[in-house]
Amino acid sequence: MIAQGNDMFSTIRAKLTAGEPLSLEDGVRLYESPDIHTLGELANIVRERLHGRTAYYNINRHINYSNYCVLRCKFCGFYRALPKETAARNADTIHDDGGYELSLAEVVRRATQAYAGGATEVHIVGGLHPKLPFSYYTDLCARIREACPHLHIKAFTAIEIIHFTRIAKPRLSIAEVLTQLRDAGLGSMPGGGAEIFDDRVHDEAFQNKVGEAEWFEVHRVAHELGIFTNATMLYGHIETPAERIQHLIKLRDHQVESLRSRKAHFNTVIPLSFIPDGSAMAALPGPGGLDDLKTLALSRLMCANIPHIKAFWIMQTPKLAQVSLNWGVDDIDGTVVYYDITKREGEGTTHQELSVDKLKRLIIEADCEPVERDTLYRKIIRDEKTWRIEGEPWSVSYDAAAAHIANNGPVVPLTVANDR
Ligand code: V47
Repeated sequence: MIAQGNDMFSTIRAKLTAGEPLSLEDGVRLYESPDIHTLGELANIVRERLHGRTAYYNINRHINYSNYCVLRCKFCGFYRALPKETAARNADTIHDDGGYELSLAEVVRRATQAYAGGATEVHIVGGLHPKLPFSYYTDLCARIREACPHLHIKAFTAIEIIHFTRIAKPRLSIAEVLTQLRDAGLGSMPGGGAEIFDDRVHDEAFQNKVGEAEWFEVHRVAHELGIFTNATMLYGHIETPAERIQHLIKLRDHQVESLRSRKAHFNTVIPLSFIPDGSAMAALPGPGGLDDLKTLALSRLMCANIPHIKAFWIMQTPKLAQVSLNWGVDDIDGTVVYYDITKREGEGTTHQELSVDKLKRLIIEADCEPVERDTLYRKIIRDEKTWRIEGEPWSVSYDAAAAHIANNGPVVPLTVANDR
């Protein structure tokens, strides 16, 4: 048994050293092995080949513009149905059922506040809103671009992009939607909405959502247009280990083509640990820490051609994200500040934030060297008053007092509706 394990590890080590991709069987056997130490050591071969001991973080702000959604995905505790009597639903108001949508002015206010406090990125996603017109999304980018010239706008999952092709009047192609958004200020796309690329899991957990083919099509077109994107995997619900590994292989295969023939590619894989609270699958336990660690390490091992693996501390927790820095992970994301999509342990607050000091401490304690990055992994050079991207001629002034406000909320004074 042990000899068999050793054989397996040495075969895989030889493949990694030769730069050969691991097979589905390799991935499943690694997942099934109880030897997480050797798994971590193998994942670190790839991590250190690419990044040495560097670990990245960024100063960012998530903005979830609305939770109204036409879909009813079973894993999601974020969405709300927009009731028929929509006249009562004002923007910037939180209703009894938890539904809300932000006005453009509020989105821009939040972005501006983050920018004034030194953020380099806004990450903007929301539900598939049944009513907002496509112009809301182009205006959102244009107004942030105008107010915050160097703030990188990473926005809209592939699922939202498909939704925009359908709501635009007249309908637009994926390339037209992406081009209009980019012209308005979009910088790159996050990796959400991928879930698990498998028909069985799709039909059981997120049936009416566009599937794998459309998700990849959006990323293919983005890469052809030179728009960098990320890729996620939502694990720890009803999928099998083999389905997880297959998902990662599909990302890797897509990346082979993007690296060969397109202007951009995937920057980062973000394995998202399923948080059952508030979803229709709340009876499931969700993944434990060992499962998180194995999945992060396997993402590094299976997707050696995708530069970065991110542990999103909101989902894996800061402590496990820290441990994972020695299990293949090289990025622990950012300050975040507000995050509405999941709330761990039913804490009931969307204020979820790590200060720069805490992010750096997590990294240093893991024996790594913290490097602040922009969205595209360029190094940020910062002093108390300005930041700039290494190699760029411009710099941005920020205000430490504004950083304090941005980092110490509450900054979301949504009106509470009186629905009854
Ligand atoms: O698309 C929804 C997932 C995603 C749950 O690209 C859930 O840098 C866990 O994509 N438990 C949004 N996950 C988050 C996302 C992301 C996050 C951080 C960085 C980046 C990036 C992307 O969250 C959704 C969905 O797949 N999700 N519900 C849940 N209950």
